[in-house]
Amino acid sequence: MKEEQIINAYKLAKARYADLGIDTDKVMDTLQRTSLSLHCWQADDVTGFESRGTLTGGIQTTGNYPGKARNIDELRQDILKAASYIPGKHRLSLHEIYGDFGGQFIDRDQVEPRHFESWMQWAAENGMKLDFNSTSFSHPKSGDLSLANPDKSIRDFWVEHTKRCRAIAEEMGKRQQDPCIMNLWVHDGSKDITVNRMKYRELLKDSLDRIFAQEYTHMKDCVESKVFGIGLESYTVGSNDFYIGYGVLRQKLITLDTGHFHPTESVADKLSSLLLFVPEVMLHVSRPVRWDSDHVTIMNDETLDLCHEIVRCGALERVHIGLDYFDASINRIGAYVIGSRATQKCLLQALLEPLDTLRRYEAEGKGFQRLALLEEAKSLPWNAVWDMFCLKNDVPVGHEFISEIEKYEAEVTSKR
Ligand code: RNT
Ligand code: ZN
Repeated sequence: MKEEQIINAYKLAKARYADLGIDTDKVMDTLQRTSLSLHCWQADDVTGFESRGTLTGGIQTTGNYPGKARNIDELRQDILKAASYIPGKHRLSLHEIYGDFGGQFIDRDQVEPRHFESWMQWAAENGMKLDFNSTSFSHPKSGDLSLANPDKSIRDFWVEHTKRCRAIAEEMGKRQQDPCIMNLWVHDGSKDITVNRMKYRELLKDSLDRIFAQEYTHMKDCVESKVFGIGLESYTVGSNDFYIGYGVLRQKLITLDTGHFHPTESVADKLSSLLLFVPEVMLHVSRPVRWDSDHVTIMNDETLDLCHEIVRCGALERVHIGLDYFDASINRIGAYVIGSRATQKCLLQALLEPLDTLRRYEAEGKGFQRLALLEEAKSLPWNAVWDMFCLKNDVPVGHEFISEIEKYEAEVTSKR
C-alpha cells in the first residue's frame, strides 16, 4: 500500500474517532508502550537445547512443517525475523531448556545464570527484555508428578530446579533494570481417578513455599493453573482454585492461559476479580480449538474480550501480555507474526473504544444506546489506525508480511 493512502486513511479515521472523543494519536502512543512477551518456544516446537528429546508433560505440538530452528543461533535469527514484522518493542520469554549449555548436558538442578549469559547479552544488544519459565516437562524425572511428587528426592530435585530458575530470573531482571517475570507451570496430575487429591495439593503448596522462601527484588513470580493435560485428564494438582488460593495468600501473580479453562468459561471475566486480590496478572494468549490445542492466536471474540477487559479495568500496567501457542503445522515465523499482530489489533480496538460514552449510557440506564454504540464501534475504521501504527514502526503494512516471510522461507528455513 502507498504511504500516502495510509496517511489519508488515517486522517479520516482520526476525525471519525475524534467525533467520539477518542484521540487516535494518544491511543497509538499507548499501544507503542505496551510490550508483548513473545514465547521463544514457537520457533522449535518446545524442544529447547537440553537434550532435544520428546515433549512430555501433557502438552503436544502437532505438525511437521519443515524449517524449525535446530539450534540457538537459528532460534535467535528466527525470533529477530519475526520481531521485525511486529510493530513496537517486545520482550522474549525463555524456558529453562533454552539455556546456552555449550553442548554439555546440564541437568535441571544444576542450571545457573551463566547458562543464560549469552541470552542476556543478546537481548541487551537487540533491545529485548527477558522473561523466564522453569521447565518441569520433557525430563526423565518429569513423570506425572514433579513438585507434588510424594517421593521426596524427586520433589527436592524440582524444588532445586525452580529455585535456581528464580535466581536466573533475578539476574535477568537486574541486568535489564526491569523485573523479569518468571512463570511457574507444572504439569502435575493424574491420568485416572486419584484418591489422593488433597495429599498432592498439600505437597505442591509446601514445595511452592520452599521455592518462594527467598525474596527477590528484580523478578516477579507468577503461577499458572490448568484444567487438564493430555494423559493427565482426571486430575490437575495445580488447578485454578488451587492457584487462586495460593496467589492470594502469598500475593503472587496469577497466569491466565486462555486455553486452560472449560470451553464456555470467559477468561476475560476473570481479570476484574483477580486484580482485586493479587498484585498483577500474566496472560498466556493462545487459541484453544476444542481443547488446549495451542493454535495460533487470532483476532477472535475471546482475544478481543480479553483486551477490552484489560483496558476497561484500567489495568494495562498490571496485566502482562504473554503469548503461548505452538503450531508445528505452518511456517513458524509466520505463526509468531500472526499471533502477535492479532493480539495487538485486539488491544488497539480496545483502546479505541468510546468507553466514557458507553459508561455514561450505562449509568443512565440506557441499554439500547449502550448496545448500539458497542455494535457501531466494531466497524469504526480501527484498521486505518493499525496501518498507520505499522507504518510508523516501519514494519510491513497489511498482508505485505506474507511475501516477506515466504522470502525468508525460500532463502533460510527451507534449507534447514
Ligand atoms: C502448558 C502451559 C505452559 C506451556 C509453556 C511451554 O499447558 O500453557 O505455559 O505452554 O510453558
Ligand atoms: Zn501457558
